[in-house]
Amino acid sequence: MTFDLFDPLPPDADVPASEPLGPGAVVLRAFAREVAPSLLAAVGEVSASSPFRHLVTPGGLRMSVAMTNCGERGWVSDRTGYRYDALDPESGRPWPVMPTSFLDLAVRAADAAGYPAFAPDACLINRYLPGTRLSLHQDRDELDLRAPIVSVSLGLPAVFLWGGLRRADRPARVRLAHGDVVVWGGPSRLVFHGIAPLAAGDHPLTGRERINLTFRKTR
Ligand code: MD3
Ligand code: FE
Repeated sequence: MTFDLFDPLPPDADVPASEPLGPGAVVLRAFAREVAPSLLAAVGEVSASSPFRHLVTPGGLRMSVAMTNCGERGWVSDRTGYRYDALDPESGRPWPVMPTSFLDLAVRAADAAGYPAFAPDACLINRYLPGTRLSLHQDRDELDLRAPIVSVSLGLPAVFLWGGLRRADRPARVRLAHGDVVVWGGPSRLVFHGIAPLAAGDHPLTGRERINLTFRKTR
């Protein structure tokens, strides 16, 4: 498989700095492409301390996405509910410190999208293998819903399902490729969203995986 399948634009292509994706959602195509190798190296270091794991929903279902976190807090789910926790429940220790490369990228992306001084205290790291999916949900465990969420897609491309403010709204499908960064704020902050089952592939940097970083201000 060739590099072109995943990265149709050369690194110096003259792409717009940002394009509106919908109300309050801005896509920065390939914004993270140059720093992707260092982001992925940092994912390896985080997951060496707090390994990827399949969380269980309050309903008792094992999630098909594998997750870990870094930063002051991490998102966790178990039979008692969803929450942000300062400790990794697997180790009983704090989550790994957010790498400087993560924080720098997230702040620059938020700034480029019109959200100055973004101060994320959590980064949820999701790992997808072929067939992995994330069903429609809202992200509403964060206390300050005025802050955006910044998402970074790495490795294999995915189909993002972008619904409305009601679960029943039929989702639009948006392709997210390696290096794409999306900033979700304003009216898009509470939309239902998910990821369609990942198609098989082989990416030069991640192999058969897709990694997604989501930066959040939880308090
Ligand atoms: C729109 N992650 O971690 S990233 C999640 O690709 C999550 O792993 C997906 O949904 C992934 O919660 C999608 C894009 C995204 C993330 C959070 C959002 C879009 C969002 C929160 C509100 C609205
Ligand atoms: Fe989400």
